[in-house]
Amino acid sequence: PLPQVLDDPHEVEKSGQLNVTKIAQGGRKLRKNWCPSWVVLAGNSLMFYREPPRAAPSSAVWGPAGSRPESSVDLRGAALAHGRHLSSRRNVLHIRTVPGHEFLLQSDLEAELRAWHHALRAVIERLDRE
Ligand code: I3S
Repeated sequence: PLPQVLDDPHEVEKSGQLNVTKIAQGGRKLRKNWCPSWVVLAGNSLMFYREPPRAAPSSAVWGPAGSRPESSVDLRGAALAHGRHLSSRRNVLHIRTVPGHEFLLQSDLEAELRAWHHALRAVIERLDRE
């Protein structure tokens, strides 16, 4: 069954735990600060929550009940690439949004990072066609 998405017409494409660091804000380079984050891909947005949902996964794909994401980015026109040249960590993805916000996403689980790569690429390509 599809996840129940209460207030939003967009289906959740993927959600899960990743290590995340922002590396640029509006084109300006930032100092890395890797943190575990609950990441949700839905609609045209990638959302970052401090904590994973506590309730049943099927009803809490958005993150902790009632909470707003800590941050969120618009994926329209975003660029997605391997991040291996930007980190010594393994399994790293690099996302750059149109306003010049850049993030690295990382998982020790290679299959999990690959699944995120495919899901993000599919969403970005769909948005490119819209
Ligand atoms: O790309 P960098 O600057 O080599 O990234 C490393 C540093 O940001 C380091 O922090 P400080 O320079 O503030 O001590 C982090 O602890 C590392 O995790 C960063 O490198 P990795 O390769 O983990 O992305």
